[in-house]
Amino acid sequence: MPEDFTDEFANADLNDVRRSRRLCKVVAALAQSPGVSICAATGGWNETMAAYRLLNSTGFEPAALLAPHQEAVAKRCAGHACVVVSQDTTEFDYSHMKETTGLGPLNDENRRGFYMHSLYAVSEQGLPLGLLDAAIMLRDDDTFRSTATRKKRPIEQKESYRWVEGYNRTLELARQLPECEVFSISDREGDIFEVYQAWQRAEGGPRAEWIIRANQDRALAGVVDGEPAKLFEALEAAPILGEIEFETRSRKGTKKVNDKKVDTFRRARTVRQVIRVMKITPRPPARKGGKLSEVSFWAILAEDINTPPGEDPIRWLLLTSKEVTTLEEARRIINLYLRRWDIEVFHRVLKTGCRVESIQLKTGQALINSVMIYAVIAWRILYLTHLGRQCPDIPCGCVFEEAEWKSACAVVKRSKEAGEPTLSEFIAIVGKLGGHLGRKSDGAPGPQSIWQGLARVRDFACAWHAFHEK
Ligand SMILES: [Mn+2]
Repeated sequence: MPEDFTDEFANADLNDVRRSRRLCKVVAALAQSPGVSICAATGGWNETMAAYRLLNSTGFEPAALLAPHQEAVAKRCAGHACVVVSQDTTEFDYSHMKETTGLGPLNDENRRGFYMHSLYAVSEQGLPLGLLDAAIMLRDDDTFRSTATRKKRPIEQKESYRWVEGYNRTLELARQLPECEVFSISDREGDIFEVYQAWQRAEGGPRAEWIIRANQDRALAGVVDGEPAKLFEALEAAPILGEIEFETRSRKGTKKVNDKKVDTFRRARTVRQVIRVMKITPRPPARKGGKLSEVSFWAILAEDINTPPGEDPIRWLLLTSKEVTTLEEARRIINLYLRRWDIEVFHRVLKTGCRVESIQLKTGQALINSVMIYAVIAWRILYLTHLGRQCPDIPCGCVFEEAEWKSACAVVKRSKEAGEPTLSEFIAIVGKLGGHLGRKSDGAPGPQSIWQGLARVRDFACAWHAFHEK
């Protein structure tokens, strides 16, 4: 296991030195084989028991597991001119584990589990920098239960505050790294007036800019025909700044039609959008306990003009604190917003790749702990995949242990004498071991073959150690 990775956990303050050491061992073992059950991942009986003991321990908060990683994230961020922190919520569904206690209701009351609100940092070019924060939301049965007298509304309002907290956490990072340009990105759920205000209050010092996809058709300060001007109409009427063009990947998704989830599919294509930009001042919404102050910022409307028949047009209304007056600036904000896709990939690797929803543990607390550990492993897989593409020529020994690359090379190349491969050569070997065919048309191995390959590399490394320790 490369040392810099176990370092992510080395300083975890778990109120017990032995427990901290055990955690490093467990993490090193799990990292080599995400997707494999804890039993298989940790090999020996002792380690398996240690993993279970740790995961079932109540002597520390799950946040303590992430703290050393968070410190490493801030250090990595410092090396970049621009950092994009996306926030998003994902659910962990453990409804099938009837015996597990300490879980809460999900959106549909019959499903049980918890939510994680992640703050995932990447560079402007997309290098994964890690998880800046992960807040667990465990709903209480009583507060959530909707009756005629108690509607779901209060909990939704309370939970929506996580977007403001997420911005504030990103703001802290921006203050820590005054040399670095920091952006907070969120989709429509994060369109909350208090976020604009938190940014406004931070004026005068280093602060995190934000890009949020507009959710509400807010009333603006101006008046049109005696009525308050509306956000969407105002943007539609703004002059065209220019056109942009980009490629989309094919994408499977879901959308809500009459409150039912419907599967959607979008083919890969070249999208052309016309761009309109405007500085806006929305009217502050009414809130209990005090008036909100006015905030001015920019809005960008990007509208698809070559939508293929039968498909929905790709249309975004983005709000941003960053001044936008030129087409170049608008294009950059749109590209930064598109980096939000990386957090979706991260959640997918964590859930589908590391299969954290199949881990069987007795308590919700233990499951939350395992999600925290696997979140760091999922980041690591994406980091390796990306590094292999961006710095293909560095020696693989920078990120892999000698026993790992020597044994894997011996197996794949059928020769013990091969020299140290470059990182990209070794990732190709890991991918091959994970089932990636590696033909020219296949491209670089993706996360799925990387994590399967890593599990095999770990086994080879164990055998290598066993034969060399004699
Ligand atoms: Mn979302």
